Amino acid sequence: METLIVGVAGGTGSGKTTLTQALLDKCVGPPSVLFHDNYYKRRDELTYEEREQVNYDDLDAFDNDLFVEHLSALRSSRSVESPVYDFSIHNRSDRTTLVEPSPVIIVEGILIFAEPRICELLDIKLFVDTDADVRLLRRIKRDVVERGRTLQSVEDQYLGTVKPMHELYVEPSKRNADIIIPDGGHNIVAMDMVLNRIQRDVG
Ligand code: UZR
Ligand code: MG
Repeated sequence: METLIVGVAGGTGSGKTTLTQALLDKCVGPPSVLFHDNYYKRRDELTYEEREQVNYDDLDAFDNDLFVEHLSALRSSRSVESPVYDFSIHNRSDRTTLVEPSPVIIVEGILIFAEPRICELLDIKLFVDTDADVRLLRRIKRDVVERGRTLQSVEDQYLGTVKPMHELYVEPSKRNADIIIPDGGHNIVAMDMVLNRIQRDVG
């Protein structure tokens, strides 16, 4: 089976998941999706308070060996049991989710373009580029409503690690992208171009 692997990267709150979801909804024969987020390392040895202090915006926070193994397996038409991460406890959950191979595989994550081993496996690299103020507003809303955080913890995390690591790793990884999409999930022109390309290659 011919596979096309599409990477979707961008800062926190940039609209990566919205773009990924839009691609999922519009592709014929739904693509498989692998979220890099689900491959944050398991940290059972730490308390919640200690896990709050971990720098999650660093490549080392992820189990990249497992991620590369799973992505390679999907490309070779083998299904994988993807881990499922629980943001409300800052730890991997005990659940896994079956991801089946498909002609189109979408890979999403803030730092996927910063890891050469992942970049190598991607056929199309999309970077969702959204202003920092917009991203921060979304982040506050999402972390408080969906991830069970306090406003104070969002502020501490954002200024402590998210912003500096964005500038250090995420923003420079934009150079590795094929296409930079302003305000990703809502950019219909870019969306159509990407869908046309997918259609042409695997349609
Ligand atoms: P998106 N993250 C957590 O807050 N807790 C965790 O246990 C694991 C990750 C955050 C991470 C990053 N940062 O900015 C964000 N911190 O999840 C990535 N600090 O997710 O791309 O959906 O914003
Ligand atoms: Mg997201």
